[in-house]
Amino acid sequence: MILLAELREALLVEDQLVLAMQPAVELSTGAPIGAEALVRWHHPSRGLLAPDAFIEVVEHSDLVGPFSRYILDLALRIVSDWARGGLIMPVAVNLSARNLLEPELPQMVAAALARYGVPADRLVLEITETVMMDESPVIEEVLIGLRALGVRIAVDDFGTGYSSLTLLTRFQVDEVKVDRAFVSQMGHSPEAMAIVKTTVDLGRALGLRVVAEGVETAEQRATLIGMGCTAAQGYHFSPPLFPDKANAALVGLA
Ligand code: G
Ligand code: G
Ligand code: MN
Ligand code: NA
Repeated sequence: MILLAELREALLVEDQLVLAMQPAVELSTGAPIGAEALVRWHHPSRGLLAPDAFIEVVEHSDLVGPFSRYILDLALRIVSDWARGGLIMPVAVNLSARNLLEPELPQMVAAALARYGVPADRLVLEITETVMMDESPVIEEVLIGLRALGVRIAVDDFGTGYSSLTLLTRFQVDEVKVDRAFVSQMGHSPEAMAIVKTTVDLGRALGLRVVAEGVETAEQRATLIGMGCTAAQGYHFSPPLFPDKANAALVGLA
């Protein structure tokens, strides 16, 4: 069991929570178009933990706000370091559903951007589609506030939430990330193929960037290009990498 007290401690000391960066690329060329920040925890006694070992604990605690603030700071620090080294690359940060229920979120994000001198268009915030199914008017307000800053919004794990496609028109979002479960099944399941194709078409019709997640093979890449999908993430291009390696990969892939 991960103790809340240990997480509280991790937010107070340096270098326990770290970010792995996974490049997102343009499908046709493989050129990087950004990177997703994926948190890892160097736990003092358990070693390196992936998010599924602790994110739920965070999300059910009073740490959900402080945690996201901390991750946002880490991500923006990396982006500002990149810019100082001549690498202009946006970062995508995952938010918890509960973060969107916080009316102060846009102000918090604006302050973080200012602190690191990062322009708003270099930040993408990933939300899950189930967030959009929530009835709370606060969520709509918060999303409008974030977009007014110039931050981009991506809908993560798209296709898994049983949401209606019209949610994409009701909420102003910029990007849709097709869940890797569908991408990995494209070769075996006509249904998965249809879901990916429909999402790509819908994205194009609505002027949204569609990012296919979990691309592992050249065949999946070719299939996606054939569908008119333009962007992807996945082991075929690069796994999540810690910043020193991510740096080299982002420059190298470019
Ligand atoms: O590689 P991976 O094990 O990193 O990520 C597993 C899941 O954890 C993904 O669904 C991802 O969205 C989520 N995740 C990764 N980093 C963060 C984070 O900083 N905050 C939140 N809320 N979720 C994250
Ligand atoms: O839900 P979200 O997209 O935020 O989660 C990203 C998760 O997917 C992370 O756990 C990341 O390590 C993982 N991931 C990234 N690329 C691939 C891939 O090509 N294959 C698989 N199986 N997982 C991947
Ligand atoms: Mn994500
Ligand atoms: Na996903």
